[in-house]
Amino acid sequence: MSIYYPVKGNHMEFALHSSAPVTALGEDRQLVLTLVQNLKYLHRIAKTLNLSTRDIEDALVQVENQTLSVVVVGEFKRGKSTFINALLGHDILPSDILPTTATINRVVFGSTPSATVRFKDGRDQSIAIEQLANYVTKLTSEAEAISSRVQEALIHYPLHYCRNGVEIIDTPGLSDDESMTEVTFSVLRRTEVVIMVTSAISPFAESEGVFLTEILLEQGIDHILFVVNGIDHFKKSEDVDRILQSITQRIKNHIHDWANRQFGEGSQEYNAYMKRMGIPRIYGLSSQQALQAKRTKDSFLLKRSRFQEFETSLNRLLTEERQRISLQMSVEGAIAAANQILNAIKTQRNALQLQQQSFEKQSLSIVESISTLRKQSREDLDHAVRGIANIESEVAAILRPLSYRLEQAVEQEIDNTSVDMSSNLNGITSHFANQVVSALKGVISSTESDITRIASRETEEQSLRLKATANSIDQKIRQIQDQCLQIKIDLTIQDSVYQYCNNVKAGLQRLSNILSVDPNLFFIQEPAKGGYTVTGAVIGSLFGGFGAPVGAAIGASLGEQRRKQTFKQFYKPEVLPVIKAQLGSQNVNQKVSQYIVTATSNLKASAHKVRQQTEVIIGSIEQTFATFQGKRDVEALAEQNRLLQLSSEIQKILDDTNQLLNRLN
Ligand SMILES: Nc1nc2c(ncn2[C@@H]2O[C@H](COP(=O)(O)OP(=O)(O)O)[C@@H](O)[C@H]2O)c(=O)[nH]1
Ligand SMILES: [Mg+2]
Repeated sequence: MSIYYPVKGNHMEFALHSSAPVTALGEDRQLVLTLVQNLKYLHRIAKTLNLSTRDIEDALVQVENQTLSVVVVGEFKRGKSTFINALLGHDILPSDILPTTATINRVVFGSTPSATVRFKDGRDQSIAIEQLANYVTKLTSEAEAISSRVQEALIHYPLHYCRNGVEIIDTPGLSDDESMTEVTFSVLRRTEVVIMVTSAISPFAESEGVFLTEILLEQGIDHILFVVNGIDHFKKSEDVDRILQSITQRIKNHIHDWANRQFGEGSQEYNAYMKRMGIPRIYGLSSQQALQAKRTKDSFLLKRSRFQEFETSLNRLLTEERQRISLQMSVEGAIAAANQILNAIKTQRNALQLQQQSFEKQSLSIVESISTLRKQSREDLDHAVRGIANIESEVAAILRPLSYRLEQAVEQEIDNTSVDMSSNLNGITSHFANQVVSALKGVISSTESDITRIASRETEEQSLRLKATANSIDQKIRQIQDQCLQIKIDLTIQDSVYQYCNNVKAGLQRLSNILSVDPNLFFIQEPAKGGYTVTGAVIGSLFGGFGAPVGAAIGASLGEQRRKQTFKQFYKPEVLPVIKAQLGSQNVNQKVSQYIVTATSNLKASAHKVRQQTEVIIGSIEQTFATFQGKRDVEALAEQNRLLQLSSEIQKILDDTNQLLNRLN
């Protein structure tokens, strides 16, 4: 007979069980208190980091209530339900030759037997214990329909193992169907002690090995009791022992291979793990015989069932090892939580660093954008202002030859006009005067239209250019704002440069108002006696108040006929100086410039305002951005420091808790 008893580490060193000396217990209480404090701290931190707190909550419940779940697992038809019934000494849980158990059945302590069914919708229903089969099995189609709505059944039973918060959980078979397997997994998450039921007649299949390693060991479940059920199938005791030996070897191999894969053979972790697991506890027994023996009080059959050996071991686990296991679970929960938090902090710190790097990169690009905008807008606006100034020089270019053109026109007109000898001198004078005036008007009007055309074309063009420039500045400002928004900096500016471009078109008044030509110009009056004068008074009205006589008598001593013949000869030299003098005294260029200045003044004012406002806006963007940037840098640094600090606090808890775990193992 080879039943293996656990050879565990020296747990007297950290004795939590009831037989511990009072002083040690006091010391342990302190440790439990510290553990609770640490768990609560981890809980708070996990919450602030948006991590799942379920495991920590479980660990807290575990350490505070000291409950312990013993979960019975195994493939279907291995005899799990029968095995629990054998523990209970009664046929309580339904068992059958067909896959039976469909739900989680929890057995907890109760002085009188009773059962409650909890439905998936949260409803509880008390039922007679004999009715259980109708709620938790798939034996009939009606039962299957009901059990599909059942979350779990709670069975209160006066089972001494279950005193002090121990619950024994029956699970549906594994590999039975997927949802059943899922149900089993859900309870495994919160357990530390597992009884894995296998069968003596189909000894430890490959799938059971996978379940053992990939599920149980993977979940960190250290306390596994292996039950090899149905030894009554063998008549000879030697056969049973041989089967058990073979199964023991298989289980050992599975554990060894898994730890090997997990930690690397011979590694420190591997050795620590194998030491912690100890020799697998494997019990060959017959649940069926045990149940029958208990019911019929057949001590001989009970002995044959080898059930009591298992019970002795379970009893020890649930009394002596119980508190240690429970505490161990909480400590492991704390370690897992601390590690998870450390990882999360690490991730956050990395993310923060990346974020900061990208922030710096983007900041740099924003700073560059701002300085490019400043440079570009200055250039563009200078260009626009130069364009406006150009209007004046273009007009000046037209005006510069004006005097010359006027003189030329007068001279040409006089040359081309012939003296009508049939007319009297008065008539001739009047005719010449009209001709000269209309020649002057012609030049003035063509100059006027040149100037007007250029001025209006240019102001139009420059105003469009200014608007386009202002628009593009506004657009670039918006781009910078967008860039800032990407790094969550709000640079909202109500101002726009464009709005300062309004009203840039001035109404051009007619140039001829300034350069008005009087029709009485160049009229030569006959004095009262004999002589003729060119009256400058009229010419004065061309460019302003000029009233002096233009010249003296033209050939006063000559006869009428002779005077007519020599008219042009005298007339021309008399008239030209008058025009020259007039142009000189009137300072036409300056007047026209003034006129252009007026015409472009709005445009210039707009350009000036745009330039000024652009500087103001860019300056304010720059400053706001710098302020934000500085603030962000400080915040990022503070956050890094906070995470670092937090990380070292959690690390300390982790170290302490790891130490505690070592003492427990
Ligand atoms: N011979 C024998 N049959 C058993 C033993 N334990 C359970 N059975 C039978 O195996 C079948 C399945 O048992 P059950 O407890 O429902 O298995 P479960 O599906 O793992 O819960 C039932 O017919 C039981 O009577 C045992 O120790 N020996
Ligand atoms: Mg069952």
